[in-house]
Order: sequence, then structure tokens, then C-alpha cells
Amino acid sequence: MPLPRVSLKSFLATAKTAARAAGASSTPSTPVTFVIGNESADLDSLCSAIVLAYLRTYAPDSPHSTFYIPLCNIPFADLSLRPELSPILQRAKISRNDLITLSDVQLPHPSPIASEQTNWLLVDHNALQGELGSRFGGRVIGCIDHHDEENKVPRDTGLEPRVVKKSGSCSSLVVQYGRAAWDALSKDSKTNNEVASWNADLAYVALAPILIDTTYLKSKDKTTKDDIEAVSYLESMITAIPGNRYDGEAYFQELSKAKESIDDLSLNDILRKDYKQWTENNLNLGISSVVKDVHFLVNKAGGIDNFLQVLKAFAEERKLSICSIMTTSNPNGQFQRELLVWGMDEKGIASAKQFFEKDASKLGLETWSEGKLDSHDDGWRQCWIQKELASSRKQVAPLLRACMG
Ligand SMILES: [Mn+2]
Repeated sequence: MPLPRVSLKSFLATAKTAARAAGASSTPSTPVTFVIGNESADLDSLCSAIVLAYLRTYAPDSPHSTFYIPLCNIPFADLSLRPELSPILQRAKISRNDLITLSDVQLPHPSPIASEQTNWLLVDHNALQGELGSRFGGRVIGCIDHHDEENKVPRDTGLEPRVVKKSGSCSSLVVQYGRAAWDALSKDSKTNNEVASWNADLAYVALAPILIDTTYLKSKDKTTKDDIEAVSYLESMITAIPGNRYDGEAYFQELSKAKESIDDLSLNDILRKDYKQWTENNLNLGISSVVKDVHFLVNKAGGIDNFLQVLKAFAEERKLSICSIMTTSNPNGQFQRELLVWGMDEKGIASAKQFFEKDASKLGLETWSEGKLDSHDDGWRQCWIQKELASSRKQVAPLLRACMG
């Protein structure tokens, strides 16, 4: 029998208690099951984990009473780098403190938790990275993701999902997968206001990343049929509440504005905010995604020398062979991408050069600001305007990784 459904807030409270108990014990009496997004911990990762964990826990056809804990793949302190959570939390009637982070389970250090006592369901990635990957990579039981297939999740996942499919937002795939369960949980939503209100809370969480990732379904490059269907399903959940005033465009605008409000953050925090790291042949690659252009970052640091110094320290702290920044911005209302790649050591330099030779024309790379950031003395560093606008980190990271050998 599945557990009886409760509000999102109560669900998270139970999940937090379970997470803290699990993190404090080396031998939890029963295995714990985490649902976790990728380490950039962007809205898509955070929201997809919450929604999938909730639906898996209460799915009426759930054959067992597993409790799925949605885990944010960052320490608690780093939630403050994500002001774009605020519009969601407010609508879903939860707070930052309700979210479960790595700090609750004392991961990756110093939790004594035994790997065999954990199960991991991945959303928004399909290979656990970094320390979590080396400790728990063998305990992954399923995934729902829209990145390239990494062939790390077992093919047969039994009762758990194994979905890897292109879509604007991973959240759309979670909604598609969980829809039957959600429908079944909503049977009395027409007569029971509490159920209708729980549905709306969850719908706001699932909706936010889709609006952001597809520019509210306006991005032709990114929007898929699954995104469109998910938005329509979720919006119907919200408008089902009598007298509920819903304005999707206003929600989208509020989220976008909050996401771009990084003026108060330090350069180091901006680089950390939406960051991913991979290891290929013992070389580390790190890519920061930033929602303002390179000029903004250079000004923030107080000039090119300071900018490079902060970036170098950031890379050294993470033992990166290749350090990269990808920016998106809208100068004069025109969407623009920039890419900076810095090979830091001998192998990183060779990889960066190979990437440039192989992929520069594909990505439409053009010298940024007369080459002011380029150098072939201090490692190998180039900054470009990236004319190929459809390629985000999801596309560029595999190109870089393919050159690291
Ligand atoms: Mn995503």
C-alpha cells in the first residue's frame, strides 16, 4: 500500500526527518531512497526532484511503501545563490528551510552512510558526478533526463523509470511520466478543495523550470511537444481552483527577473551558482553558466587582471585542467552567447586546442573584444562570441569532453 497523500509542505517535513536520520547513521535499518538532480542545482534539477519524489511516494499503484526523499545537490548555504526559487516557494506555500540539501544528510563528507543502504533515482542527469558518483554510482535505480545518454544507468530498472529523451525541460518528462499517478491521486479534486490546492502547489513547482527553460514555450530551438503538453496539464491544475487568479506570463517574468538578479553576488559566487564538472581520463573540466555577459563579469572583478585571478583561483580550487564560462545575455534586445575556454595545464591545453580546431566553426566562434582575454602564455585561453545560439552547455560540454584524452 502506498502512503496516504499529504501536502507538499508535510511531505518535505517527513522527508527532512528521514534524510537527517539517514545521514547520521552508518547502518539505517531500511535503505533510503533519494531523488536527486544534477550538481548545477538549477530550477530544473531542484523542481524535478521534488515533483518526482512526491509522485513516486504517493502513487496509488505503488507496490511498496518506499519513501522518496528529494535531495538538492548542494549544501544548504548555496540555496541563497538561487533567488529564482522565491517565486516558486511562495506559490507552493513552502520555504527554503523545508528543502532537503546535502547538509541534511552530511554528504559528501563526513556522512558514514553505507552505500548499500541507499538507492538513487536521478533527474536532469543520467550519471552521478563527483564524490557522490564515486561513492554511490553503483546504487542508481533509475533516471528521468533530457541530456545525452551516458550509459551509466542500468538498462532494466524494473519498477523505476528509465527515461532519457530530448525536451526543453526535464520537468516536462517528469510530469509526463508521473501523470497517471497524479491523475489517480486527483480523483476527488473536484469535490475536495484540499486535494485541489495540493495539486496547484505541486503544479507551480513543476511549471517553473519549463517556463524558464523554454522561455514560456516561445523558444523554437528548445520547446518540444512534451513541454507544451506538460504546461497545459499543469496550468489546468492551477486554474481548477475556483477563483484562483493565474497569470502564467507574470509567473514567467517574475522567475526570469529573479534568475537574472545576480548583481549582489561576488564573482566567485556567480561562477559557483550554475556550475558543472566532469572527469574524463583523469582530467577535470568545469563549466560555469552565467546569465550576464563577460563584460559584466570583468567589471564585477574590477578589471581583466582581477577577473583572471579570481577565475584561476576558482579553477585551482577544483583542480581543473579546463575551466570554462558560458554566458547568455540580451544586449540591445538581441540574444547572445559567449564562451571562454581556458586550458590550465599541459593536457588541458592540448584538449582546449583540439576543441578549437574541431568545433570552432560548428559553434560559430568569433574573437571576443579584440582578443583582450586571449592568451597562449598563461595556459591556453580564448574567449569568443558564440554565434551558434542553439548550443547551450548541454551541447557544448559533450564537445569539450570528447577532446579530453
Ligand atoms: Mn535540465
